[in-house]
Amino acid sequence: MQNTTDTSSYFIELEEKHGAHNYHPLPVVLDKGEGVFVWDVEGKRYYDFLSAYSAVNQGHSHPKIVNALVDQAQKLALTSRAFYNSKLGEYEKKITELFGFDKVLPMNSGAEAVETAVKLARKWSYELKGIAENAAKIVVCENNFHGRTTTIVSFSNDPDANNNYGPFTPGFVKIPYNDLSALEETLKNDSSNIAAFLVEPIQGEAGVYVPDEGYLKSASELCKKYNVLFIADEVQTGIARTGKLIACHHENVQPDILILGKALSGGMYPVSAVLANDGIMNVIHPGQHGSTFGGNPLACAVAMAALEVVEDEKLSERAEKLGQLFRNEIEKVIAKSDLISSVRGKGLLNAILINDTPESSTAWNICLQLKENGLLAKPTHGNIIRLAPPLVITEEQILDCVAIIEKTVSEFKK
Ligand code: IF1
Repeated sequence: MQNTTDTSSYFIELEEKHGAHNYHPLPVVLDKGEGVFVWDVEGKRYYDFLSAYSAVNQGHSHPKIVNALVDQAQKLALTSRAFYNSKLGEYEKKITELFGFDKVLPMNSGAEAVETAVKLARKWSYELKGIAENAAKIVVCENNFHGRTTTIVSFSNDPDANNNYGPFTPGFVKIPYNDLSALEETLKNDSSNIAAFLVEPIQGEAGVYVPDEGYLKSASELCKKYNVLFIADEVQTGIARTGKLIACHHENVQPDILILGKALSGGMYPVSAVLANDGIMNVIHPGQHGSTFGGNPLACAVAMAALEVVEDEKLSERAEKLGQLFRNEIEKVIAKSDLISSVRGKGLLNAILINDTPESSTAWNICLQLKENGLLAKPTHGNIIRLAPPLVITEEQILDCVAIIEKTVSEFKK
C-alpha cells in the first residue's frame, strides 16, 4: 500500500499550495523518463507525445548526454565569461560549422535567444543599414509565439500572453502568417525603417500551422530584396524535429539570424543560441550583451553531446520517415471517426484538429483519456492536440501509439 506522501495527489497538492499557478498541467505526476517513455509516481508508463514542447528530441535522459553532464559537472560547471573556458570554443566551432554560420552568441532560454536576436537586428540596422536611432521596426506574424519576456509578449496578439503586462515595447509590426503579399507590402512601404522579419518556420503554439510550400524561401528573398534581416525562430522546429536539421532547410533557406533552444541540449539543461555571420554578429562588442550562464562549460558539454546524438542517430531522417508514417496512419483513423477532422505537421511535429469548437473541453478530455490509455499529449489552443514524441521513437512504437489514439477516439464519448 502506497503511503500518502508518494501518491500523485500528494505532489499535486504540494504544487497547488506552494507554486504559482502559471500552468494548468494534466493530472499526472512524472517521476522518471527514459527514451520515449515517462513513468508517474504510481509507476504507470506513458508514451511522451509532448517531449517537453520539443526539448527532448533525443529522448529522456539519453545516456550520452547524461554522461556529458555528469562528467563536466564534476570538473567545471560555471566560470562566467569574465574568463575563457576549455569547452566554449570547442562548442562554438562545432555549432557554427554544423549550422553554417561564422559565429554563435550562447544564451540559456529560448526567450533570451529571441531577445538577443531582436537586439542584434536593431543594432545592425542602426550601425550598418543606417536606420535612424530608435526608429527600427521588426516585422512579426500574427499568432506568433516567441517566448514570454515583456518585449516578446509586446508583439503577441494572445491576450493570455500579454494582458496586464504593459506598457509594451514599441517597434514591432504584425502581419498575417503565411501571407507573402502582406510581407511584400509592408517591406515595400517602409523597408527603410525595417530591421528584420522574425518568423517561426512552423507556428507551434498557434497549433502547428505549416505554411505553404515556398513561403519561407520567398519570404527570405523578399527580405534580401529590401535589405531586411530574415530571422528564423527554430527553438521548437529546430534540431531535427521537422525532418531536417532546421525547418528552413526544407526550402534550402539559410536565415540571416538563426535562433535555437530546447533540444539544443536534449532537454538536459537550458541552452539556447543565436547564430549569424560576421557582417551581423560583429556589431556586438565587449560589454554590449551577455548573461551569467551564457556559454558556461556545462551547457557547452551537454549541447555538444546532444548535437552528436542528432548526427549519430540520424534523428532528422528518422523524424522525416516516421512523421510520414504517423500522418498516413492517423489519416486512416480520421477516415473512421468524426471526432478528428484533420492531421497536419512536418516530421515529428504534428497536431490533430478535434471536431469541436475551440471553446469546448473536448480536446482536453481526449487528452485525459489518452493519458488513461498510456499516452501523454496536451492541447495547444482549444481544439488542437499537438503530437510530438521524442525523435528516437521506433516504427513499432509509432504504430503502437496510433493504436492508442485510435482506441481512445473510438471509445470517446463527448
Ligand atoms: C511555455 C510551445 C509555447 C517557442 C518558440 C521561443 C520560445 C518557445 C518557437 C521560448 C517556447 C515553450 C514555452 C512554454 C511552452 C512552449 C510553447 F510552443 F512550445 F508549445 F508556449 F508556445 N520560440 N515554447 O516555442 O523558449 O524561453 O521557453 O525556452 O512558456 O508555456 P523558452
